[in-house]
Amino acid sequence: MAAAAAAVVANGSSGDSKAAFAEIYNRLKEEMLEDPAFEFTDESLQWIDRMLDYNVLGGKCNRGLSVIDSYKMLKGTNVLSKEEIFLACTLGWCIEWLQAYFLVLDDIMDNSQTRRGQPCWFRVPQVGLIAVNDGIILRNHISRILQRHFKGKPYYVDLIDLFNEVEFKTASGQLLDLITTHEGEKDLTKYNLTVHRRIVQYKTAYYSFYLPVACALLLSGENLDNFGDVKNILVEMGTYFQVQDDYLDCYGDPEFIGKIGTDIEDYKCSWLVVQALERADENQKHILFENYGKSDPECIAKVKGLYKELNLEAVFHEYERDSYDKLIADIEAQPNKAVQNVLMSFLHKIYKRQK
Ligand code: DMA
Ligand code: MG
Ligand code: MG
Ligand code: MG
Repeated sequence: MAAAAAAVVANGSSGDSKAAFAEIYNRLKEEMLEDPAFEFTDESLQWIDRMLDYNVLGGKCNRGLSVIDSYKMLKGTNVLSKEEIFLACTLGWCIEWLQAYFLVLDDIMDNSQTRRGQPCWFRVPQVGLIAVNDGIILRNHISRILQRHFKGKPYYVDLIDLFNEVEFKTASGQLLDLITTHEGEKDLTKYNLTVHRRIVQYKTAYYSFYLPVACALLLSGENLDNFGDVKNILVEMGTYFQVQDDYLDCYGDPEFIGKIGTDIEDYKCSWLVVQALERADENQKHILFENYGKSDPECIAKVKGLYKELNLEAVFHEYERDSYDKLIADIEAQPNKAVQNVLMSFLHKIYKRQK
């Protein structure tokens, strides 16, 4: 492994990329506030300014930072031109904008209370369902940023196609997540690992894992058709990441993860309920059927009690180890060293994460 790449793998995002990344947000925001296609009023200017800071900032920025980190590893150097840094960070911010767009709408649909340690955007007084239109604005900003900074690049069309494709996959995953939950009578017997896997691959893995690396590959002049294996590994990693999210929904500390779990009351096809169903005897299944999907705190406590009885924490830790081992084996089988570094760095950012 090249020394420079090793340093990045060992430390996660280098401090340099973090500082460069943060700085570029302000420039992109200013451009959105000066967009000549719209005659802003003082009120609309203030609204967008506040809406962007509230929803685009405040996360871990793992997805966004991964673009520049991956790009450095693919090039095998930490030394990039100003232009390269700007383009990589801009694509990273487009992913953060995409994430903000999905989260604003996800929180409405999941009836959530908090996100990133503050009330969900639609819960803010005077926002309410204006949040739906803010989601659409966030999505439109991505196209406008891409047009402004990438139109004319040889990979511009591929970039647009990529964002469209990934958005479609994510929205379709959200659809599955939502209709599995609400379709017809509440019926836990249709929840199983196959159903769960399909939901999480689509709703989370493509945009969170494949997209940042695909952006870095396009920036490096690569053809995405040649990276099918890499895509599969990233989708596997994304699946593991969403299982962690399902686990943290129940076992994470809301203070620390910045959000209060809603999966039990929302009747979600969560990894935990699927594991519980696989292990429960008739009696325990009865408890689940009676209490899952109700917002009464007593019902939630009964479900959590059953998870404890079935030792799901240990089941999760075993799953976590197995997934890690499998991913490591797949990554090591990758012929390209630079690609290996990119994948390893991603995996180490999320392995045993607490938030
Ligand atoms: C997240 O699913 C998927 C998208 C596309 C936002 P989720 O509802 O489990 O996410 P969270 O737990 O962050 O609300
Ligand atoms: Mg949610
Ligand atoms: Mg959701
Ligand atoms: Mg969740």
